[in-house]
Amino acid sequence: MQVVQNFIDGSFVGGAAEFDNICPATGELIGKTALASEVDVDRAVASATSALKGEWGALSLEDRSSLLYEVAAEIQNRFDNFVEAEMLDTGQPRTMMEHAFIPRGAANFRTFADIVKNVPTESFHTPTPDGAGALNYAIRKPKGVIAVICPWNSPFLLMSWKVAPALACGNTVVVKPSEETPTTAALLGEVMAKVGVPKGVYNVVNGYGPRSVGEWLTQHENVNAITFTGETRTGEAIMTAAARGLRDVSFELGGKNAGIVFADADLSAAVDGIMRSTFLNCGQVCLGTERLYIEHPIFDVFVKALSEAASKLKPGDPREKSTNFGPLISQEHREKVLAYYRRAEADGARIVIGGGVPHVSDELQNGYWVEPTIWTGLSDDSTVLREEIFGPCCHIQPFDSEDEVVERANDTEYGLSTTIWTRDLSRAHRMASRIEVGITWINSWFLRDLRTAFGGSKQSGIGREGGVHSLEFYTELRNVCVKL
Ligand code: NAD
Ligand code: 6OH
Repeated sequence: MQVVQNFIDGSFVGGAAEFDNICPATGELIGKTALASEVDVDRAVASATSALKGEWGALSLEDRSSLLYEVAAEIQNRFDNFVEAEMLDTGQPRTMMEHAFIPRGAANFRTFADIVKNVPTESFHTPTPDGAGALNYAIRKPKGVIAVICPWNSPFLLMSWKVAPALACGNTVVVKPSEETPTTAALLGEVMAKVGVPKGVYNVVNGYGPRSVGEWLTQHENVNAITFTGETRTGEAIMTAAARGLRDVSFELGGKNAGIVFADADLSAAVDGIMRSTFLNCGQVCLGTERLYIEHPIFDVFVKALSEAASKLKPGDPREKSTNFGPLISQEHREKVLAYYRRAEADGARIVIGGGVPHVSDELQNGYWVEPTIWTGLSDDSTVLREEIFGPCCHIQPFDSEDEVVERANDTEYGLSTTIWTRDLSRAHRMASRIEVGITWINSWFLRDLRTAFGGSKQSGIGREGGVHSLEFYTELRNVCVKL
């Protein structure tokens, strides 16, 4: 049986024990993962520390960038391996891996290789009493060893989005993939070794969060900064760990994102967009929509159109081209989502579609399936409208005015993203400046340029990554002042 190994100091190594890797679509054991020990974490951090002082630290920016282009090219060469691994780890349809998640992961390496070469730093001429002046200029230096803690919902894409800028800026990394989805991080280790990224620059340690690899890594005194994507409560625990030694953090956290559709919107485009924002990846997308506000005149017609479209989603074998709907990641997550389904019902929601467990073929019987679900009729203070569910479900409410919908959309502790549908562009811009989120889409969703800032307001995150903004976290800006 395949064992996903840890990747430390340029070599694949076993661990203290092994844990199961299950395919969520079938519930089948697809392999084992080597569980790193505290000593392994120590070795990975030590290797990352010494790589900074060795060959890697001495490479020019141009040579570092060239290596990252080679990483991207090698991911493309091994495209099918990455697609297959991510598909089995997540259970999500192959088509999504092929068209979005894997190519976009490779694109991250190209994009950040380009960005580091093209970002200027500031300089100032400063007057002095003797009239000669002084020149101030800034230089960027890598922060050092970066701990990269990843979630399971689009593992390779989200990891590459951190690893690529970290390496482009000259740092080294120790990655902890989610325990649910370890395989593509190991494949990336093979790619790094193949293209000649020096040992110790990219390390992977597998394991769990609390009292395990995640905690050991984030508490490690030689880790200089921590970048994390995952749940808000986990972010709090990691921030506590980071306080020791005052290490910097960058957090992409949970959301409870609103979708807002005005009566003048292109209805069919809005339905298509909200279909994706609610059900893509079985609703396990941080940017996904779980609260929908529809302007009164089109409420009934919208609910009907969305539920008709959602009823065409069918659980299926992820390998099949025709499969358009995948499972939840684990039995534990399925129990959590089903508890929200029961809670909605108990609180008096009208279940428009779904609300339970679908019928599936024999091979998928042990997978972690839930039905695409749409509710109406709950009040704004219902638990189902306040907590992030992270499943294929949304609640739809009518609204009457711009002011009202802004207030209701903002009435949440989260602030990651929103999607607004209207043909009135003045209104769209007004709304965009009033909704308290890091990312607003107008007449679109997940139309993201890798050069733009990404991150959440309120409890949805700390800091921004993406494009030049990643450099704020992955480098230290130093000022040099020269008396002329
Ligand atoms: P999670 O917080 O449970 O786990 C994420 C990672 O943190 C895993 O690798 C886990 O092992 C590790 N971890 C857990 N406890 C830890 C601890 N105490 N110390 C160190 N590491 C620890 O999140 P998840 O369930 O894997 O992912 C789903 C969540 O991620 C959702 O809340 C979703 O909204 C969020 N998410 C946010 C974004 C974003 O960009 N804002 C993107 C994707 C997912
Ligand atoms: C969240 O689950 C995924 C976010 C990915 C992106 O924003 C991206 O641009 O790739």
